[in-house]
Amino acid sequence: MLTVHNPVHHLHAGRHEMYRGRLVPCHEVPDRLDHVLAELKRRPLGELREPGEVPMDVLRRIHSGRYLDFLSRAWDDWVALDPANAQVDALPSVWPVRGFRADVLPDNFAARMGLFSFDAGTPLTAGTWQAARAGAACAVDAAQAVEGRTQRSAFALTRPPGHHAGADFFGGYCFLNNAALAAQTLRDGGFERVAVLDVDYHHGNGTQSIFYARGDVLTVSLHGDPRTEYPFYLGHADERGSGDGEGANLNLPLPRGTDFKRWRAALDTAREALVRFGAQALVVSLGVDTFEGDPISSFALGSADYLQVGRDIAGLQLPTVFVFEGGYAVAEVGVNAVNVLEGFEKGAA
Ligand code: Q9C
Ligand code: ZN
Repeated sequence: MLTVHNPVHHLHAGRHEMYRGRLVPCHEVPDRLDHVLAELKRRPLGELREPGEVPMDVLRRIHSGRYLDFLSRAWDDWVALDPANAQVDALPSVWPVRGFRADVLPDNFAARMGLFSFDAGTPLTAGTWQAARAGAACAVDAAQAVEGRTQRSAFALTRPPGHHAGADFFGGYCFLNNAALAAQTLRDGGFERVAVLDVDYHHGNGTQSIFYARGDVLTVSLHGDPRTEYPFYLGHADERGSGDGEGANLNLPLPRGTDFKRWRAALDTAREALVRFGAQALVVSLGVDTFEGDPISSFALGSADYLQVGRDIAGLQLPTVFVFEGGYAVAEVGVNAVNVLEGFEKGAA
């Protein structure tokens, strides 16, 4: 399996996220990716390389021009407010909820931050745009390799993650939706029906919303029940898609404490939906925050279970692009993620 890894991911290094009224150290740290890369070097699965540049036009297939303009200039705008801001992460603090207008772009920077985000846990830093853009390039390159049939499967190893980011908003540690960009690349390359399978602990609200009204991309997510788990306001079982996308979204919310037996039964349901949809290619949003030792999540998968997850996904026998998402038990994140990939390779052989 080819791995395309983000060589500038460390340029996105948030200091703090807002949690219960305090600024606490970020969970989404550069060390996470370094652990996965180190594990991939210990247990090589194939070629490791860096991405090329991703054209802005490709990003505009998924994200709005207004959002990309904001994101690409946000750090400079933040520092222009006050040179001392260069030492501080930018976090939003005001949002246009129901009844407010989102069509008028405010001049005020804080107001623009809020317009394009949905939480205060996702710091924007000096290197966020550069890191996120190179990450998107990893996803697009990995998808192109699979779409061009030079690879049966590929892994986009990047951070910041992507599945919470929508067409025009950041949040949940995510800025550009790497999985959606991979899925769109597979579509543009000629696969008529593409599926995104999101196994991260958290509902993939960004990916769902991007494809919600489209019938050509099936989105399926297994996740902590949003009644108690982040991102709270989306991810319920009755969200089935709209318009042309009616029936092309499946949410499988699971209670806190879910163990592998129960989780795997939901994965079976997800796999059946992919087969029924007639998916020709697959993108996996690969979060391993379902791990029993994850500091911010509450499922109970063990490290060895991830080998089986990979084998189960391989059973679909689809051209597959894995995209790295969450997983915050830093010491174990490498073993857990590579276990999925190794299980997939063995299952596909
Ligand atoms: N103090 C991904 O896994 N809030 N994002 C957690 C913890 C946000 C997770 C609060 C969790 C976002 C890609
Ligand atoms: Zn997650």
